[in-house]
Amino acid sequence: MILYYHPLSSYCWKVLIAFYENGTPFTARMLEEDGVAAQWLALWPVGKFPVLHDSARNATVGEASIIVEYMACHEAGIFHPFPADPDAALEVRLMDRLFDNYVMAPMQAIVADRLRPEAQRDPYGVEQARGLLAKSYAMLEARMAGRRWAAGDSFTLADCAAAPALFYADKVQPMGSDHPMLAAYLHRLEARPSFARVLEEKQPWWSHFPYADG
Ligand SMILES: N[C@@H](CCC(=O)N[C@@H](CS)C(=O)NCC(=O)O)C(=O)O
Repeated sequence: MILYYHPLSSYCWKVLIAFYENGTPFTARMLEEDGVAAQWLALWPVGKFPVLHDSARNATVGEASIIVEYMACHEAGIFHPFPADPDAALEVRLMDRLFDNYVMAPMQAIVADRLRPEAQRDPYGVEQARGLLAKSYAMLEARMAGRRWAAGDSFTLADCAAAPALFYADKVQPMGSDHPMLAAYLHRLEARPSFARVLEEKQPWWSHFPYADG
C-alpha cells in the first residue's frame, strides 16, 4: 500500500497515527519527491491528501477517515478504530466529525490565510474561524469531562482526528488555562507512541509551518 502524504499535513497525520497504532506496513510517498505529485493527482484529481493506493486490490482511497476504515477492513490488526457497540461507534463518528469540521477546518483557514500574500488576506474570515475555534474548545472541554480518550476509554478514530486537530489548533489559538480537560487530553495524545512518532517525524520540516514558534 502506498500512502501519498506530506509530513506537515494534519489529515495525513490522522492516517499515520492509525497505521502506527495498527502496525500496518505501507510505503510513504512524499508529494515533494520527483514524479510523486503527478502520480497522486492522476489517482485523486481533486488534489487533496492523504490518498492511499492499494495495488493488491487495485483500490484508490481518499479522505482520511475512509482510509482508516479501509485499513481496519483490509488490514485488521490490534487497532480498532470503532467499538463493536453501535451507540459507542456513533459517538466515535460524531467526535471524528466535530474534530474535522469544527477544529481542523477553522485551524486550516487561519494557517492558509497566513500563507497568502498580504494583500489577499481575509481578516474577517480569520475572525470567524477564531470564533468557531473558541466555541469548539468550549464544547469539547465539556464533552471531555471524565473521558480518557475522545469517545471514552478506548483509543479510536476520534483520537486519530483529535491529535492533529488539537495540536495545530493550539499553535494558532492557544487553549490557555480555560480548557484544562482539553489541554490534559492533548498532553495524553502527545505522549501516545503513535502520535509521538508523527511529531518526531515532522521535525525536519517544522520550520515551514508559519506558526512554528506559537
Ligand atoms: N476531507 C479531507 C481533507 C484533506 C485535506 O484538506 N488535506 C489538506 C492537507 S492537510 C490538503 O489536501 N491541502 C491541499 C489543498 O487544499 O490544496 C480528508 O479528510 O482527507
